[in-house]
Amino acid sequence: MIMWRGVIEEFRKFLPIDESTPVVSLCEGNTPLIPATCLAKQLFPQINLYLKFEGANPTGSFKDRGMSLAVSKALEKGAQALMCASTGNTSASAAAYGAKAGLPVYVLVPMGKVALGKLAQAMAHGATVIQIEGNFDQALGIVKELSQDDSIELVNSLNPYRLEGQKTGAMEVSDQLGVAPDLHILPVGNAGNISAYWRGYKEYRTAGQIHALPQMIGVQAEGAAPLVHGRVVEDPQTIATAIRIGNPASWRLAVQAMEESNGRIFDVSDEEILHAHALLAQVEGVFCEPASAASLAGLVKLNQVSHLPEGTTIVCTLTGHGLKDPDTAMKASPEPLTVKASRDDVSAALRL
Ligand code: AN7
Repeated sequence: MIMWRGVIEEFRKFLPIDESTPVVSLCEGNTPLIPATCLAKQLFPQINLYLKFEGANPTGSFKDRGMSLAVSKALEKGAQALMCASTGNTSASAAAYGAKAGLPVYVLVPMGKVALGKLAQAMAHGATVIQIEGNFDQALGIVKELSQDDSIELVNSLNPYRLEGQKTGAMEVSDQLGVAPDLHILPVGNAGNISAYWRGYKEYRTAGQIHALPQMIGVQAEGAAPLVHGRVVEDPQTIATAIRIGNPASWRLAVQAMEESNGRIFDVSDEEILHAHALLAQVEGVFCEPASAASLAGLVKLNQVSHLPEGTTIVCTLTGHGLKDPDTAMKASPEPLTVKASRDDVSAALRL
């Protein structure tokens, strides 16, 4: 068997690196494209639905693709430290790749609004975690200022190498399907990933790997939907803390992706997100984090408001693993039963 070598080696010719770039990789990428046959049967029998499960990356989210490249380039230029603001996943990924690169990592997160698993990751990897009494947008403003110093590398998606690495997600989907899907649906927070996927599809078409391009569909949470409303949201709120962002860094690129692809952006409520989260876990057997479920929630809504023709191929990117946010999963479920350790008590508790 030939080992998967991570996105830099596998997509080398599409990335801005050369032989002298030190490659920092955790063998990210090569995530499953799961045919969502059960969900499709139940909800959209006319659609070929696939889930690009980015939760299967080494730190459990799509951020690893971009982080591999950003951290490799930081080492190449001699950076002494990495820094980011994060709703959680970027910090977990930066912490892991920083550890691998031997660089200290500083992360700023909004206090009380980062899912437990993500915070645990950043801490386990030895990053310096600073919680601010504010939101992600404020944290990003601060790290932008602090990283003016050349020795500290900003690894948020303002760092151009992040999007370069993340575009490999679209290339993998194309390789896995053999074509581009008709529609590609993603949750949108800072708007980097949807921009990166669009770039990936376009570059793959230029290279002759695919011939058609998908329509890009972005989904935001109702209380954090600046792109939908066309204005900054000062106090974004959503249960999907990963996308609790009011002033996306890649705003312009995301709008461009939507316009060029004849796609669209819309929002879904927290209730719709949680419903999709449960459907994915309970009907399809795929456990993603709440923000990721926004993509399926978006598809449910799209299917209600527009006609999706027979045979349409749709990919939903599930951006992060469900284990990232155990609290939300626990709150959405009934308490486990507790009974005495006897056959009869257990038997009585079974609802067969
Ligand atoms: C699971 O970690 O912004 O639109 O700081 O963690 O590219 O920002 C996370 C974003 C979707 C949105 N799903 O992607 C961060 C951060 C999950 C995420 C998004 C995020 P972008």
